[in-house]
Amino acid sequence: MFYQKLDEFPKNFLWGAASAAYQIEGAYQEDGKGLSIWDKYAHQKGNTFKDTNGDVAVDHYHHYKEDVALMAKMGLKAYRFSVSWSRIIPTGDGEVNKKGLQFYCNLINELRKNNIEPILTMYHWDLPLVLQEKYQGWEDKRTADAFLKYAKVLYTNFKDKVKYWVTFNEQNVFTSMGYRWGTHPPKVKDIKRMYKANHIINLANARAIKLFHEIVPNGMIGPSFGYGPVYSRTCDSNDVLASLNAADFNNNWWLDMYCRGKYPFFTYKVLDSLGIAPKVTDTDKRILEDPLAHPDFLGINYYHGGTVQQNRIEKPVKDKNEEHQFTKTDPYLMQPKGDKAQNPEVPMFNNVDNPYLKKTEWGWEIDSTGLRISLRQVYEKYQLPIMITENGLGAKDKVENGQINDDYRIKYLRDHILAMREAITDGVDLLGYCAWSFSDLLSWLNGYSKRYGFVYIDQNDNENGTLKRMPKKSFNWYKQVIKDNGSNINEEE
Ligand code: BGP
Repeated sequence: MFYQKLDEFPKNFLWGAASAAYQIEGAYQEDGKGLSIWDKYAHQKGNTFKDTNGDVAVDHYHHYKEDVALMAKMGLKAYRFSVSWSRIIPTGDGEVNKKGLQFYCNLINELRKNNIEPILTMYHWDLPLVLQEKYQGWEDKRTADAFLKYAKVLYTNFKDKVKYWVTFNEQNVFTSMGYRWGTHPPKVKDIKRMYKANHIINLANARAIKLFHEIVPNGMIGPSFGYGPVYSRTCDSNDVLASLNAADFNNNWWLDMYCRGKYPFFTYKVLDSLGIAPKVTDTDKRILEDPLAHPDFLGINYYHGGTVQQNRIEKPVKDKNEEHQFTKTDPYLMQPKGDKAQNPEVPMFNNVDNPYLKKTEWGWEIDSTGLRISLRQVYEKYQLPIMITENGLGAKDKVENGQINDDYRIKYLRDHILAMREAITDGVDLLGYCAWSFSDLLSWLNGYSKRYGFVYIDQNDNENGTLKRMPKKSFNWYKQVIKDNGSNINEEE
């Protein structure tokens, strides 16, 4: 749908950028910080790209003032960062480390001094290692209890300084990678354990939100979900049905729980019949269905969606013309064939490539309209304000004559900001946009070859860069977008 004239971005729109503690801070053993599961995982050979780790990262811990000064120079209105739980409570559920708290207090004060709204993420994947070793991490409800204790420390210390809070970053991603595909800590490959851990995280999320509403009545809280719209490969109604199944399995499984306190009936029934659904007790239901335990806004991290067709793996394709290439996400490529309980989606839908979309160097589809679709779908279904808490392009940036000309990133961001403006014109209530990422940072599994920032940082996979900060071309471009409140991004271009 095209408009003669697009609506303006709201006056107080939060033009922001994001980061995560493990990917930027470094100082992994400084000032009393405990180890996290990522500290251990990245130190084990072969787990990450070229064995890169966050020991130093881009040393934001020591450069935070310089980094905030650059944010201010850019005119950033909001900055999303995460707190490292093991910096605050090194043993996960023991004593509070005052120096850890002080670091975030300093950072928040520095942001406020520069009129930058802090958006605080409580959990961006770096669980204190002690909790993994003592309780088996998220597979035990005592980790949820520990999270509540940690949440209370954050709420009481920062309730007057921080308005926007994010509970869990991409619960769908870190549970799948950590417990199903075995590519993140704790490196488990068992879908039943994934659903169990995920359920305990749902309880932690709901309890933390409820507590927030008691302690920080004027704040807003919600999870950041990794959302991807699902497309049907054809207009064959069986493919369309498969796309409904996939949306349920990939998105509703988490979003329905956050906003309604219930798993979607269809997917639950399938998982239950395979003996892998999580048990939901009456006490769980009371916690999860309590409206005070539901979010005030939804954080959406948007990179790409997916395309599916009806089950052709189990039902052989007869017509040769119908054959297609399966993508890397094909569940049969990632799991041993034949084990139905480990591959519950196979009968429901099969992932295929989308011939209409180009991909990044890492094979992620580029689909700005998908962002508008996502915003529409999520807003329509849950009627909550949305904040885009991540969106960006990973690329191999090059420094040439002291400059980084990342025109490709500008194009990517421009297209996505336009999609956002169109969604606002459609009627979506959008609070803000946090591009991933403010500065370059450590990619969990891609080291420093995949960069996202507006600010280049001289760091490399051997961690011996100078750490010099250099604004890229996109830095000045985004500065202008913020200055114009996005009015220069419109459909005519
Ligand atoms: C999201 C994570 C971020 C960030 C981003 C880019 O899933 O929340 O922390 O890493 O993806 O990911 P990558 O570095 O793998 O390209």
